Amino acid sequence: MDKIGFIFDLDGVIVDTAKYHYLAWKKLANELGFEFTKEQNELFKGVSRKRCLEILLDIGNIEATQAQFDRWMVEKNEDYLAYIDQMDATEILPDVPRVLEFLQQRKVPIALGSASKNAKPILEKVNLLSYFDSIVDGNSVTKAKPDPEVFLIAAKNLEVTPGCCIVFEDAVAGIQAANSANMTSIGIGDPNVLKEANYNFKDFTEINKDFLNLLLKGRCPNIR
Ligand code: B16
Ligand code: MG
Repeated sequence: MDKIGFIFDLDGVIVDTAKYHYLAWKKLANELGFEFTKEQNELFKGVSRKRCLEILLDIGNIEATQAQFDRWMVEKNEDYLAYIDQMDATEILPDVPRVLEFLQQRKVPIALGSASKNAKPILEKVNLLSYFDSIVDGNSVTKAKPDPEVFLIAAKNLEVTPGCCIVFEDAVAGIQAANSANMTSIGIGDPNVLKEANYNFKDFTEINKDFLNLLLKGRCPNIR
């Protein structure tokens, strides 16, 4: 049987950085003279920084020159990084370390598969970097989720067949990316939103060792 690997998304799975993305985008929107709501921020989850700015400018009905666009990307990221700088291990979502520890003790390879270009400093800040055998983030991909590229690179780096990978994701596009990579997808969040996932959990407190053992004993390629 082939070996099994696990891939974790970052924002919404390991930490809730969406609230900081929101504050930074809202500040930019306000500076440009319009409101940006928490509901609108939902559209930004799992979406690349560039695409987020395009959506934001659509919301504000603002046309930007390339120079303005580039400047606002930098400005938003600088504000976001100021929030990230304050992060520590208390911001890790419940029971994530328990699951990472369980997998690491069993020598299961673990990768990060995130759209964020700030993934590594965030993992360093919350002291989880050492659990990951590979970090695949917004700096390593050319195509955004729902394209499976990010997860396929992670599988390759872990030397695990895609059909032997299990992905934790909180965004619809991420679940679609995992499914089209022929991986087992686990939705973290609202099951009504993440209905295309193979499994759904509210958060990691609902993921017990029996479930993890079941996955680890699964037939692979193609666990599910
Ligand atoms: P950055 P994930 C995503 O993280 C966020 O959900 C999304 O809101 C953000 O725009 C994207 O990362 C890019 O982040 O500006 O740090 O490069 O869920 O893919 O871990
Ligand atoms: Mg996410």
